[in-house]
Amino acid sequence: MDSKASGFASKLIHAGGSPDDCGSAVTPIYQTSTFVFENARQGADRFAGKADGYIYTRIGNPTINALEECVNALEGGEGAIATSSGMAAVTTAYFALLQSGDHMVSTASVYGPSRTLMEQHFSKFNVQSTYVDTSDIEKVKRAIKPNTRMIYVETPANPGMQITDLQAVADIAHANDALLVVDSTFASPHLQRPFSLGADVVLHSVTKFINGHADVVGGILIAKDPTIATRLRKIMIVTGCNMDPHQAFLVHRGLKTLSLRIDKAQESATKIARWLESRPEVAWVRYIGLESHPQHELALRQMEGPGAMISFELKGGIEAGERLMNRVRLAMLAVSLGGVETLIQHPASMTHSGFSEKERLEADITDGLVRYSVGIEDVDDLIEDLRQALEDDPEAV
Ligand code: LCS
Repeated sequence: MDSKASGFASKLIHAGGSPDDCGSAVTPIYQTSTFVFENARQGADRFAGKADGYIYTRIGNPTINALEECVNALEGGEGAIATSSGMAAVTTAYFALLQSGDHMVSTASVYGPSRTLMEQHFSKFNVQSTYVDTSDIEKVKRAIKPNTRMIYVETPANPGMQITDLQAVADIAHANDALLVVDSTFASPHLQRPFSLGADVVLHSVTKFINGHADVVGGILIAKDPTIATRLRKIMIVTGCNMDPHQAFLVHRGLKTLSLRIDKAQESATKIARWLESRPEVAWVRYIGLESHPQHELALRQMEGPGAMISFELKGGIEAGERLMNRVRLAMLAVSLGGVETLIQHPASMTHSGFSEKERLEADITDGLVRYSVGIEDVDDLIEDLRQALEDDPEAV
């Protein structure tokens, strides 16, 4: 990276990858499964770690490494590992950092499969877990056990938008010989840098804001300590959770406009959230940028902006929510988030349908909650879309 690339936007464009022998300005797609050694000694030295160089794409590839270096620079880490999906990043983190007999404390409203993976699958290897509202620090303290080795926090949380005080949970983790892992997907490195608040590992589903174009599934882990980065990479390699070069190229391409996309989307989200709050049909709106958000002040302290995700509930509950989702014409009815296109979905029956009713209530996911991911369309068109969907005569359906 050019040493002049010290600002965030400069790192977005210049960190990761350097011109190859042809002088290409962008790291090309090294679409190869394997790399040819000059001789047997070189191959042996690379396997033994005595010589740098590529071996096999599951282990490392220049296109993937360019993306890893860029995200590592954005987060201020000491090593990044790209993975085939966000869930592959979660799997890699659990596998690499927990042992049989360990206990993990986590956010009750994490992305559904992150909880299912732990409670239904890692529990088979005698890893225990406790899910609490991590935005309540006393609850985190009470959940700690002598064998707690990880606090795994998602902030902002999906879809309830609860904010966890990262500095406070980092202090609890470190006082108890545990690591703090932060799923920062909803914020992206543009809005939140957990290492500056004490996190040990940061995780993203790059499917969302980092790629930003709803055309790739992927994940990434970043570690503050190089030895933890090595542990994560070893597990990524043996589990085959690697990203592929074409995927990495697309994500790196999308990443360059991260700041522009999020700044635009959050400006629109702020207007839309205020507009929703003023509507008689709306029971409540949960948006970090609104003063009504319970952790508005904390969010402003630990994040650089409120982001593009809004959750809300209509007074008519689930029926009114379904009607709205069926009537929007510009927003697309689809799961996922963080792309240039606005998406709307229903967590209780879609992303978090794997949760029991008790788990959903613990996570504040009411039956009528609607999640809205703001894209970069014209904000007036988005508001008009919501207005016509809210106001149309139900008899006309
Ligand atoms: N972490 C968070 C916070 C997520 O929102 C997701 C996916 C993941 C991890 C997993 O990433 P993936 O494997 O899908 O790349 N969230 C989704 C959502 O809210 N709707 O669809 C997927």
